[in-house]
Amino acid sequence: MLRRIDKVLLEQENNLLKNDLDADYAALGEKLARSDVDIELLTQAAGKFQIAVPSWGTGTGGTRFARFPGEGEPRNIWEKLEDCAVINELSGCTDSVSPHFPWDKVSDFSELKEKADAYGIKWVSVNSNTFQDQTGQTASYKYGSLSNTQKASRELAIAHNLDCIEYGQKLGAKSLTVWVGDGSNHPGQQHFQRAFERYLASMEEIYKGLPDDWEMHIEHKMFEPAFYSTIIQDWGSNILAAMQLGPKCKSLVDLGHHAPNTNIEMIVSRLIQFKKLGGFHFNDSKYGDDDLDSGSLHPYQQFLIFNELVDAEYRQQEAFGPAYMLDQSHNVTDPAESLINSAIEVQRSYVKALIVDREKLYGYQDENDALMASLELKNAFNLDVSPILAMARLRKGAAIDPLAVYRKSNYRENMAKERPRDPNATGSGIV
Ligand code: AOS
Ligand code: ZN
Ligand code: ZN
Repeated sequence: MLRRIDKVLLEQENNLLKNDLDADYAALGEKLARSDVDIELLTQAAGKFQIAVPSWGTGTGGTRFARFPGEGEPRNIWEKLEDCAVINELSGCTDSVSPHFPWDKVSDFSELKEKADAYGIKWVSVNSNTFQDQTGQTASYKYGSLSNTQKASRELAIAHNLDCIEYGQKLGAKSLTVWVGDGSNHPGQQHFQRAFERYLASMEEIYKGLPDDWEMHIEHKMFEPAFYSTIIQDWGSNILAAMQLGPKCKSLVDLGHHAPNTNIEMIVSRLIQFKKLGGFHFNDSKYGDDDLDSGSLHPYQQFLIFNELVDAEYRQQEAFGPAYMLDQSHNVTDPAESLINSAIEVQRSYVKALIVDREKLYGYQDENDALMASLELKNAFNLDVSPILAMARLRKGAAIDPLAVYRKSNYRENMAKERPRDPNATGSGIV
């Protein structure tokens, strides 16, 4: 397999840490065994856990005020793929990439697929972009795309989504994620019902173009770029649209797209119950959207979400298989470092949720023993499962300490020489 990080360096670094890891792993194994938990099963599960990297996350994000790109950041999808390969080589849990069109459009998709195959990377959910106008576009998205009052804009947005499906098929993806910036900025600007009807009619056209083995995932977001109302404002509008469109359409939960204090784990439970949970965009937030890295502020919330997911797995819930992906804006960190760390933080929540004794928890719930029920969760959350995650990485040939190896490899410094920055690429927003 094609590699970006020197194998000798990786092995040297792992050898330095291996004895300590073995000792920590053995100690944790003993502790877990006292509660009848087999550490080996947890390590195997951690090894199987994978989360996709968003192609656009490999570059520095930004706000509407400014963007401060770092040296050596990728300038196109080929270079984004290189960074994704690095992230996977070190973390061992990000073997897929989600592309965004038209940003990641290439003339030869088979070449792009071959390159990804060589790195052992798969392409997953394709994302359409109808939230900005492209140069020379025949109709504008200024007043919306799929819900625009103007037929020409709606038709353009539908055609673009159908193109995305075609590109995705060439890459081997199996789903389309639709997030639109449609909405309004003034009370009265938009007729809520008519706008939603137009959105649904457009989405029906896209749904018709879905291959049999594909799904379509709708992302809700309460604000931005529209600040008074958005067309898919919340999970309610989301599931209504998904139910209206059909079984191949499901809801996607982006953690940052909710009002502060929203009980996201309960939303996840509802979507699971009605077979409408399509997937996730993981991130964290204090105020809004995908401002912060996954698990950096609300690790317990992330754990509680995984508690619902693992519960569904445990109950063998029908039609359950959400797609996991990161979606965060890295403003002040090296995006590759943030993505490595965040992927591991999500994996950490998953492994901790596996430690919960489900039968015990159901018992406490049935007996209305609120405190013991909550402690069953809290005790699992409080355990440090780092040795399990590190062992899973080591066994897969990834790094015990991914960030240390990344920094020692001088990857970004080397890329700064190979990828001179475009002097115009200093604008605001995500690119
Ligand atoms: C936008 O806020 C959504 O989170 C999208 O999923 C994604 O971040 C966007 O499509 C990338 O620009
Ligand atoms: Zn998102
Ligand atoms: Zn977002």
